Parts: sequence; C-alpha cells; structure tokens
Amino acid sequence: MSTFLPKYLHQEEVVAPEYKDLIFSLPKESGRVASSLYKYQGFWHPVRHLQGIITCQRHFQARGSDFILITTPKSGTTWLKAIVFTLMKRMQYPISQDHPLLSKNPHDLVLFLEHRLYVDNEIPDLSSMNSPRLFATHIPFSSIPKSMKDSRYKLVYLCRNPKDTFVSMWQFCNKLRPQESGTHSLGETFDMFCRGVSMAGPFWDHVLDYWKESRENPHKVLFLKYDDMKENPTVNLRCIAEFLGCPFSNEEEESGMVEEILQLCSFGNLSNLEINRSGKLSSGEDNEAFFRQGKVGDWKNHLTIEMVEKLDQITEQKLSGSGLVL
Ligand code: PAP
Repeated sequence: MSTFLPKYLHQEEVVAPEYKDLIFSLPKESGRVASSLYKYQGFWHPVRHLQGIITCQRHFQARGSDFILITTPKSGTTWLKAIVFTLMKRMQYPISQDHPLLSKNPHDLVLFLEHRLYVDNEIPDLSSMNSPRLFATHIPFSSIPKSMKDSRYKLVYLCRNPKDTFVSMWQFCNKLRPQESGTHSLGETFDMFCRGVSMAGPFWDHVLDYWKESRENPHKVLFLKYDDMKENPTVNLRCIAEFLGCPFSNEEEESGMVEEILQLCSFGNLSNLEINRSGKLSSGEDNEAFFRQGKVGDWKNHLTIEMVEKLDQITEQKLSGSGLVL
C-alpha cells in the first residue's frame, strides 16, 4: 500500500521567501520521495527538511541537559526513540497498560528537530519543556546548530550497515511514493546512494563525522550500531542508560526491567500494535511504513553480487584508517 503525500512531492512550494535565494542556488539532484534533493554543507536534503535545518541552526537554543538522538535515515531511529523514551521516562511512565508507546508511534513521542519542530519555517517555543528534553534528528554533524555544539550536550548516535540501510531506504521511498508515480528502480537508487545522493547522505560522511566526534568526546557522543543492538540488546540498553546518567539500580535489574523495556520496544511488539498497524503520524505518514522486517541481513534478498562488491568497496575505502567497521 502506498500513501499519497503531496507535501513530500511538491516541497519547493513550501520554501519561505527568505530562504529561496539560499536554497535554490544550491546543487540539486532528483529525489526519491521528494522531487529534489539539495546539497547543503556537504549533505543532501529534501527541501522541506533543509528549510527545517536552517531554521533550527538559526533558532534552536540548546540546554546542557538536552539529549539528542541522531541517526542516519533507516538505521533504527524508530527503535532508538522507543527505547530512550521508555528508559528516560520510566518513573513517570512505568510499563503498564497505559504506557504511551501503546497508543502512540515513537515518532510522535520524540520529535525530529528539522521536520517535526522546525517545520515549514515555524519557530517552536521549546523553552517551557521540562529538562531533560529529548529530541531526534538526522542532521549531519557539520550542520548541527551552534548552540548545541557549544553546550554540554549528550548525543546518542545510531547507524547501521550500509547494505541494510540502503535496502530499507529504497523500500521506504517506494512505499511513500504515490502509486500513480510508480516505483524507483533498485539500480538507479543504488547508483545515487553510492554517489552519496540520498537523504542526509553521503551515508559514509554522516557516520564518520559522528564516529570521530565520539572518539574525541566519548562523554558527549555515544556511538551505536543497529547490528550490535540486535545482537546484544541488553548490553546496549545498559550502556545507553549509563551514558544518559540514568543507570538501572540493583532493584530494577533484579525486577527484570531491562528485559521489560526491550520487550515493550521490540519489533514484534511495536509492529503488532493497532496504532502502528493502522494509525498515521501527525505529520501524515502511515505508521506501518516504519516497521518492515527489523532484521539484519535482508540485503541478501535484494542486492546483486556486483552491488554488494561495490558497496563493500566504497565502505572499506571510506572507513579506512578510521577504526570503524560497519
Ligand atoms: P527513519 O529513519 O525513517 O525514522 P528508521 O526507524 O531509522 O526510519 O528505520 C526503519 C527500520 O528500522 C526498518 O528496517 P527494515 O526496513 O530493514 O525492516 C524497520 O523495520 C526497523 N525497525 C523499526 N522498529 C524497530 C524495532 N522496534 N526493532 C528493530 N528494528 C526496527
């Protein structure tokens, strides 16, 4: 089933007059869901997100107590939002029949800065939010607002192996496209991804910038991989809790809270909830579009041997010497 989302297609119409000169002078390529992607500060963005990024850069006032979840698109953002929301708010919202995750999609509980808060030239008033505030974004490190860089921020960064990231993104783009527009071919989308032309791409530059920052400032950036989280969720959840300054107490450990949070936020549980099977985000997307398979290795069912070789080669070349393996 595909959803008709006019605002994704005709994004140029939402650009505010004061942004037009800047945005429309940028390098442009055809997009997958949005009609075009624009290259800003080294990364490609749909125009609506880009306008949000620039507004956010100009107006977002970070607090030292903020927690920001940063991800490359399709690397498990929905899962990370669910986990960190549940973890941070476990006193306010103990796991029960009334837990917010049972009636809301994680994207409606932890909002993206650039396309849910600073959207369509809006400047939201975030000053009344209680600390610690929790936000999410796909903004590359070079473009995060200065006030964030200057503060004692804590960023949790999540990425995923590029082959599964690409396949997930290709499937997602085709799902969001109007049926009458047809689907994008795997080959064409793959070539663009390899050239770095994808939402918040080049994928490798996005990952590397945060990887370097996590090495230089490990108390500020926690660097996670979806693949590791799938393999060892309990270790990763404890690690997130420590990093955010809300570790599990002995009592919580003994009561099985770690496992309870993971169960609540698991793909099997979230994807089967009525809200995620038939509901929509307040921004219009079908919730079910964010739950496809939730597995590691689906790329084997889609990519040719040549594609795998090419992607592996680019990844090896780009990450060489960084100490990062994806
Ligand atoms: P976004 O960047 O648009 O927010 P994001 O949540 O990062 O999307 O990526 C969606 C992927 O996470 C999907 O992967 P797939 O296409 O390979 O299946 C989706 O299935 C997966 N996902 C969503 N929720 C969970 C979860 N609770 N546990 C594990 N994977 C999940």
